[in-house]
Amino acid sequence: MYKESITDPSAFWSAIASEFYWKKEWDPANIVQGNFDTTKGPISTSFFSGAQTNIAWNCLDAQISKGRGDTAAFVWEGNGLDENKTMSYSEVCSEVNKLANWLRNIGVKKGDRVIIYMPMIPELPISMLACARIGAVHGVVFAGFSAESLAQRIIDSEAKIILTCNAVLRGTKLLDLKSIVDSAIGLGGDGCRITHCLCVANERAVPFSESNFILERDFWWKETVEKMSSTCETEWVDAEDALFMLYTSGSTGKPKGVVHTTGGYMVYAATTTKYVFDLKPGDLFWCTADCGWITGHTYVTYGPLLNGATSLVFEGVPNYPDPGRCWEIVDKFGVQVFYTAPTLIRSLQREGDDYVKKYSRSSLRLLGTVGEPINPEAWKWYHKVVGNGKCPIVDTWWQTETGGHLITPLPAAFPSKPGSAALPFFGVEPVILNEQGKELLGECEGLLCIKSPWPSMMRTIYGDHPRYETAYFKPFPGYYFTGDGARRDKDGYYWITGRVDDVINVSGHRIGSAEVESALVSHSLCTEAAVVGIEHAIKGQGIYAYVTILDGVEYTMELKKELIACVRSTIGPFAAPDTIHWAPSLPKTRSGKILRRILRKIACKDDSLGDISTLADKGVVEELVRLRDV
Ligand code: 6R9
Repeated sequence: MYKESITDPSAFWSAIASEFYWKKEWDPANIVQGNFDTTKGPISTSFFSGAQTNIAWNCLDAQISKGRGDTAAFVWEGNGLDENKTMSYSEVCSEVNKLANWLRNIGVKKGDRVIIYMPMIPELPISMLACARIGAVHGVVFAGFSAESLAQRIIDSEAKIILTCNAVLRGTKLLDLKSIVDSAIGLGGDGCRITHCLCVANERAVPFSESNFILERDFWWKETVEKMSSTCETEWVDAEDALFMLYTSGSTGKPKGVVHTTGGYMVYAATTTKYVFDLKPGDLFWCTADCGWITGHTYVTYGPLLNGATSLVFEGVPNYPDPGRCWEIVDKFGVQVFYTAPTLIRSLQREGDDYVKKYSRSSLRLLGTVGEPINPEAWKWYHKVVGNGKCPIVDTWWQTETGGHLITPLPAAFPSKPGSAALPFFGVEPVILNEQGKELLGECEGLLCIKSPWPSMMRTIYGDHPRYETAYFKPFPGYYFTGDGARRDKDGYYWITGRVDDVINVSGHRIGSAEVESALVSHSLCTEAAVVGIEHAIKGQGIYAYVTILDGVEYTMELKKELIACVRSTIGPFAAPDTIHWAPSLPKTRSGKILRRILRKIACKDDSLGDISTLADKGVVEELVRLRDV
C-alpha cells in the first residue's frame, strides 16, 4: 500500500476518499496538487479540489445511517470517580445540531472563526463538530492558557464568538475559566470583537452563579442551546475550505494560527486512525490528549468518530485520586487502545508498578505514544508492565502542522524498535538533509523534511501566508521543513532526535523560547532574558531561563518568584521556568547574537564549552558558571 501511495497518490487517496460521503465529487484531473518551491510561485497544496463535503456529517450522520446510532460516540469520565456518562452517536448528533442552530441564529456563517475555551467535557468535541456542521472555523484554545494568551488568540483570529465553561475541577484544583475569559476580553480592548460568550454551567465545580454575567453578551448553554431544534441543515463546504485553526509555538515571534482544511484532513485523520490504531467500529479508544492540542483534534474528536469507534474523553488528571487512575478507567470501560505522551508514562513509571498491577488491563490490545521522543526505558516499561508484554506500541511522530501521523509503526505489520517512530505512513516521503540542504541517503543523521504534499498538511498560517512560506519552505526550497532532527538507520527506520530550532518541548507541549523571553522581560525589572531547554527526567525538557535585571537592583528570591509568576500569567502555568539563572550579562557574539549553545552547556553543567572564539567577552561565561547555583 505504501508503494502504491507514493507512485500514484491520486489513485490511492481517491480510492480511500470514496468511502466517505461527498455532496459533490472532486475533479478527477486535480486530485492532488502541491508546490513546495517558493521559486516556482506561492506555496500551495490541495486535495480533492472541487469536491464538497462536511466532516460533521461524516462523523455523525454517516455513522447513524450505517446503523450506529445507538453505538457510543463518547464515553466521558469526569474528574471525580463517580462522574461519567455515555453519549450515543444519535445523542451527540442532536446536541451538535442544537448548538449549530444556536450559532447560526446569532449570525455565525461559513468561514467565521469561533474560539472554544473549555475543559474536557463532552461539550468540547460537540462544539468543534457544531462549528464544522455550519462551516464555521473552530479555534480551540487549551484551557491552561492564561487570559493574556487567550486574548492574543481572540484578537489574531478576529473571532466574535467564544464558547466556554464557568469552571472546572482538575484533581483538587479549581480553574475559574469564565473569569479568565472575562479578563481576556477586557485585555483585548478594541482589538477584541467578541459579541457572544456561551457558557456551560459546570455545577460539579462551582454553584450556579450569574454574578459576572454581562447582559446580551453572556449566555448559559442550558438556557439557550437546549431549546434549539435537534435537526440542522448541513453546510456543504469545499474540500479546501478551512475546518479549524490551532495556535502553535514556533522559534520566533507570536504563536502561529495553523489552518487546516476539510477534505484532505478528514481522509487522512480517518486513515491514520484506522491503520495506526487498528480501530474498528465500536472499539473503545482512549487518547489522553486535551482537545486544546492537535492530538485531541485528530485523535479524540475526528479520527475515532470517522471510524465509527467510541472515544473516551477524560476531564481529570492521571494522578488523581492516585496514580492508578488511568488503569482504573481502562478496566471500568474496557479501553482497547490507549494513546498518551511519554511524559505521562515516565511519571507513572516513577510511582511504581503496583498502581498498574492493581488493575487487570486485560482489554488493552494496542498502546501508542506521541509528543516527544520516548526513551527506551520508558518504552520498555510501557510495553512490559502496562501492556503485559502483549500490546504492540506505536510511537507516532507528527506535528500540529501535519494534521496526522507522518512517521509511525503500523501495529504488528513490521518489527518495532524501542525509541524509533519507524517508517513513513502512506503517502509520506521524508528526507534527511544536511545543513546545506543536500539530501542524505541511506544511514544518516540531519534535518527532517518532507518532499511531497500529504492530505492533512496545514495550508497556511491564518492571516499570514508569507510567514508560512518563510517558516516552513524558505529554509530548504522544495521541502517542508519540520524543525526536527532525525537519524535513519540501516533498516530505513527513523529516530527523531528532537527540535533543532528554539522550540522547547515540555511534557509534549511546544513552547517557543522567544515567548518565554518576552514574558520575562515584560517584568519592569528584567532587561534581558535568554531561555534554553534542558533535559528533564519526567517532562522530557525543562525550561532554563537566564535573566538580566536592571542595574543597581538586588537579585532576590522574591524577584525570582515574581519572574516565574510573570511567565505563568502571560503564557500559562505549564510554561513556568524550572530554573532562573541570574545573568549580569549574556554571552554574545560581537554582532550581539546570544550564544545559546553556550547557555545550554552552562545550564546542564557541561563545562567543556567548545569553541568560544566568537564571544565578545569571555569573562561573561566564567561569571555565569560562578552564579549557577545562586
Ligand atoms: C503531535 C504533536 C510537534 C513536535 C515535533 C517533535 C515532537 C511529536 C513525537 C515527537 C519524537 C514522537 N514530537 N511526536 N518527537 N517522537 N513520536 O505533538 O504536535 O504539539 O505540534 O508538537 O513534537 O519535536 O516537531 P505538536
